[in-house]
This record gives sequence, structure tokens and C-alpha cells, in this order.
Amino acid sequence: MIMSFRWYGSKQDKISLKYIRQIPGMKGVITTLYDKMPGELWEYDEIMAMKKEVEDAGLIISGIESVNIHDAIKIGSPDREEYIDNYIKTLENLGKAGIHMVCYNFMPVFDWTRTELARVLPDGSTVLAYTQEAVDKINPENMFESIKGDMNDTVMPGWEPERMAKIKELFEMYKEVDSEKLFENLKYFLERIMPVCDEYDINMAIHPDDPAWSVFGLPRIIINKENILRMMKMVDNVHNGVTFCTGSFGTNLKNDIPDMIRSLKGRIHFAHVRNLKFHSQDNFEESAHLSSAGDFDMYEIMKALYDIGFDGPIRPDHGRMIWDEVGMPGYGLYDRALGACYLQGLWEAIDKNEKRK
Ligand code: DNO
Repeated sequence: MIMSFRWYGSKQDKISLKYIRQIPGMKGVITTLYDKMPGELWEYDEIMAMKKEVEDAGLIISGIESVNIHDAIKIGSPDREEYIDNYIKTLENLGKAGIHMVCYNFMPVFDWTRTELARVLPDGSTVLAYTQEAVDKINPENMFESIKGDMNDTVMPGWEPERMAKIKELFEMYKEVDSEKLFENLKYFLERIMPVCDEYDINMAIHPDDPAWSVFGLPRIIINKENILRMMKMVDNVHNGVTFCTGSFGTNLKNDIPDMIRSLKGRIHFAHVRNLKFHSQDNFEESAHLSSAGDFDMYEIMKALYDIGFDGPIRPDHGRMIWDEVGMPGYGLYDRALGACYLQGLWEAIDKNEKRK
């Protein structure tokens, strides 16, 4: 596995590449061109400039999170062709730059959804949290306003103000799109991009929907084993793969995470590994990474990744805000660094144990 850290670029991220490199075992960053809107073309020179900056700091770009998908592609409107053409060209430029993993999602309107960005735990740390009750009470148009105050003046990906300003329009555009239509549009998109992925050996890694159910009446399809296997089969190409995000699939307690990992052998191209603590199925928070801090057995998760021979980029996912750090919720330095070390500790123990057998 390639231990990596999500980095928002020197213009946006308060955390420097130097700090990231100082985390033990850290090899790469997962990043993106943050000023690109979904559907916009990424020029080769822009990609190379970003790559140079990272490599000059002694790290590699282990993958892109994300090259976002324009709504026209998800909706399947006639103008999708132009955006798919741009996507293909972007993939070609990434491939030429030697970048071989691209994370994306196919969630309508909202990306991940949390109802609190700074729930205070008994130890004084703060975490992202979700309650169904809060979602059920809120008008989706007010969703952004309701969490904005806790964003600490950062722009959280998926929640860009320009995008949120068009929210009414977006809902209108998705009116005719149900789950089947979304599957169909995803298939169309994947079939169009697979040739360029084959040519440049680019692993596409879809991020699951978070939480793993419909919110605000919008369809969500990447939510469980059945659907993800359906997606793998519908475009049966090794480059059509998954970002296995334990914290997203894991929002639904019915999802057996280690079993899902095993069933996706060869198709997991990227792993987001974090823990959740449930008060009930409808009320959970993003705990520290350790098994003892939440409800997941992190050993079993890492063991499943190990057993399927996972060798792609992996990153600690959302962390708590600790030690008075102020930053983008979920994406501070300290707790994610602790998470990275913990995951590597589990991996080393599993690896040594297996090799001694
Ligand atoms: C949240 C992230 C998601 C993810 C996208 C991938 O913190 O895991 O925003 O990056 O869904 O496109």
C-alpha cells in the first residue's frame, strides 16, 4: 500500500508538504486542481506544475481526488458529450503526466453530507457527525447555510459556494433521474472513458455515496455490495474500480465492510480508512481511527485489504480536530497523522504475522 495524505494544494491548504512529509511512512499526496470546475479541461502544463511542486517536496502524487463529474453527465442531458470529451482529454493529460489513479463520485447535487462539522466529544476534540433527524428537518436549500459557520473559512470540496447558490436549479435538473437512470448514465460515461483508461493505464475509483442512502429524495446508487458489484459487472474492465471508503459504506450498519472488501478483489484502487461511532443507525460521528474509539474492527478491515493483495494508495480519512488546531473540518494535520501511523502499525503487524506462518 502507498500511504498517502489528502492535500488541498498550497493555495488552499494550511498544511504544508513539508509537514506531510514528516509524518512517518508518508509517501504521497492525494490532490487535485482545486480551482477547476466540474467539466473543465485540465491542461497538461497545469498538471505538471502541480506534480513538480509535490515532487520537489520529496513526495509523489499517488492519485487525484477528484476529477469531478459535471451534472450533465450524471443527468444524461445532451450536452454531456462535450463534458465527457473534456474528461477524456483530462485523463489523457493525467496519463501523460504519469498519474494513474483518479477518484470521482456520482452523487447527485450533494457530495458527502454531514449535519454537524464540530460535534464536541467528552475529551474536547471535535468531529463531523450526522443525524437523520437533522436532515429530515432541513430544507436542502438551507443545508449549506446550516453548516457554513463551522467551515473555519475553508472551502470544503463538494460544498463550493458557487455550486450551492444554484441548488434549486440543480434539484430541478435531477427531477427525472431515478436510480436506474443514474446507473445507465454512469455506464454510458464509463464506456466512453474506458479506452483512454486502457491506453494510459488509469484506474478509475468511484467513491461511495456518503451516507449510503438517499438524502433529500435524491437517488444514490453506490451504497452497498449488491450495487457496487453490479457496477463492476456492468463495465467489466479492471480500470473500472472503487475507492473503498470504510466511513461511507460503513454508515449503513448492514454493510459488512471486510466482506465487501474481499468481494472487490482486484477492483479496489484506492482506500479511505476511518472509523465511525454510532449512537444509533441514525446518529453517528467520525471517531478517531482506532478500533477502540468507534464501532469498526480496524484490524479486520486492514486484514481484508492485506488478504486481497491491495497495493494502491491508501489514506487516513477524516480526523478529529485536536490540540486546538483550526482548519478544514475533517482535514486537520494532527489526527490524520495519528491515523496514518495507526494504520501502518496494523499493516506491519499483519504483514509480519503472515510472513512468519
Ligand atoms: C469527503 C470526501 C469526498 C470525496 C468525493 C470523491 O471528505 O471523501 O468529498 O472526495 O466524494 O469525489
